[in-house]
Amino acid sequence: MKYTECVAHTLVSLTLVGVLLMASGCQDDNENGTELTPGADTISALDTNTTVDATPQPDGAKSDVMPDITTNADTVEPEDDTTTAPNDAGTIDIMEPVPDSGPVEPPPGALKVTTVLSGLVRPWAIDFLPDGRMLLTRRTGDLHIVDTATWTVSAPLSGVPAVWYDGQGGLLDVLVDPNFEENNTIYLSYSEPGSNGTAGTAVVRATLGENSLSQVAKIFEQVPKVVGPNHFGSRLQFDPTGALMVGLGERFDYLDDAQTLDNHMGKLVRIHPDGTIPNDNPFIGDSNVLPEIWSYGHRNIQGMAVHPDTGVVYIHEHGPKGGDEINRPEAGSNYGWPLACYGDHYSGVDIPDDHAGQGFTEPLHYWTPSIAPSGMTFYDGDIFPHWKGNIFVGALAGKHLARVVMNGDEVVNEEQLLTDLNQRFRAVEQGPDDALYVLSDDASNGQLHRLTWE
Ligand SMILES: [Ca+2]
Repeated sequence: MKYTECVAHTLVSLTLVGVLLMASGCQDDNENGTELTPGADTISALDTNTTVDATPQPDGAKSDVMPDITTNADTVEPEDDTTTAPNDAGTIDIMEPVPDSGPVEPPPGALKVTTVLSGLVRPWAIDFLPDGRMLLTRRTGDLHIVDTATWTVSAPLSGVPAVWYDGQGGLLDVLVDPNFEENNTIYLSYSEPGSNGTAGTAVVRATLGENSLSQVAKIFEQVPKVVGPNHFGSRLQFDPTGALMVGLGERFDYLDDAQTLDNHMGKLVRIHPDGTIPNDNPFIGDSNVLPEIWSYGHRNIQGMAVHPDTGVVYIHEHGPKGGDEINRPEAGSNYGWPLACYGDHYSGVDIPDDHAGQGFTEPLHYWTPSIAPSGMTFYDGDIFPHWKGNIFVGALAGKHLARVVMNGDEVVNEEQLLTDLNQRFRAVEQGPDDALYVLSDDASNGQLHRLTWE
C-alpha cells in the first residue's frame, strides 16, 4: 500500500499565468517577516508565461557536512485502541526504507518552472483535493479553493476560525483527509488567540463546502498559550496508523520547555483525527506527561512529509544560527533542543553539537548555516523518475528549493533548485499530476510554481 499524499490522478489543464519576481528581504530565523500589516487582499493572475530551465546536477558523493548516523527500525506497534478512532487502520507493518539500487539517469529535457499563481498575500500552505482542485491557506486567516484547470482562486471560505495574525502567526497548514471522498473532511492548523495577548497553535477539523466550512471542531490546542509572535510550527500529516501528527514550535522564548513534558512547546503530537488520544502513544500512563506527546526536544517544526513506501512521517525543524534538522521522529525520542544543536544561539553562545553523547537522537540531516526550512514532501511521481524518493524542502532565508537525495534513510546528497527566482519558499507538495508545486512566501506577491521536466 502506498501512502502518497495525493491520490487523485486528475490531469490538470494549465492556464499559464505570470510571474513577477520580487525579493522579500526576510532573513534569519528565519522566518520573521519584515512587514506584518496585511496587504490588499486582491489575488490576481497575470497573463504572461514564465519558464526557467535548470541543468540537472548529478547526485554525487555524500556531503561532508552531514553527521554519521545510525537509524533504527521504527518501533511503532499499534495496539488495540479503546478510544474512538475514526481512521484507525488497525495493525500495519511499518517498513524500513529500502536502499536504492542506484541513481536513475534523468530523462531527456530539463527542469521547467511555470508560475501558475502570483500576487498572493502571505500564502502558507497548499494541499490537493481528490478532484484535482487545490486548497490554499494564507496566514491572514483565509482559506481558498483553487481551480487548477483555470488557476482561479476562490473568495475566502467562511467558517475558518479566528486566527492570531501577527509575527509568524495566522492560518497555517491545511491537510485533506485520506477519506475525503467519503467525509469531505479537512484539517487546519492556526495560531489561536488567548487571553491577555497570548496565543498558541490549535488544530480544527471541518467539513469542506464550496464556499464555507461547516462542523468546525477544535481537536487540539497547544498548552500553555503564551505571549510572543514566533514559533507556532506547524505542519500536519497522518501516520501509518491513521493518527494525525501535529508538528509544533517551542514559541521561541520558551525553549527550555521543549525538554519538559507537561506542555506542548517544541513537541510532535499524535492524536486521532477526532482529537482523542491513541492509547499506544509513548507516554500513556505517565501522569506527569501530556499524553498527546510523541516526541520532544524540537524547536520549530515547519515541514512534515510521509514516506511513500513506508508511510512513516518525517519532519524538519528550524535551528537558530545553524542547525536546521531533518528527523524521522520515533516514539518517545528526544531530539535535543535546546541542549544539542548543530548551530548555536543567535548571540553566538555555543550549543553542543553532540546529540547522541547527551542521550538525544541525532538528526538524519542538518543545515549549518541555516536555510530556514518550510514545507516538505517526498517525490514519488513519474515526471521526475530520477528524483523518486528524494525529499524536497522549501528554504525561506536560503531562497531555494532543496532536493535532498536519500538512500534508504541516509541522506547522500543535496542540490539547491530555483535559486534564480530569489524567493522565500514556504511550501512544496507533489500534485495529483505528479508535478511539484512550490509556494513562495511574500507579503504581497507570493507565487505558486509548477515544476515539470520537458
Ligand atoms: Ca552547536
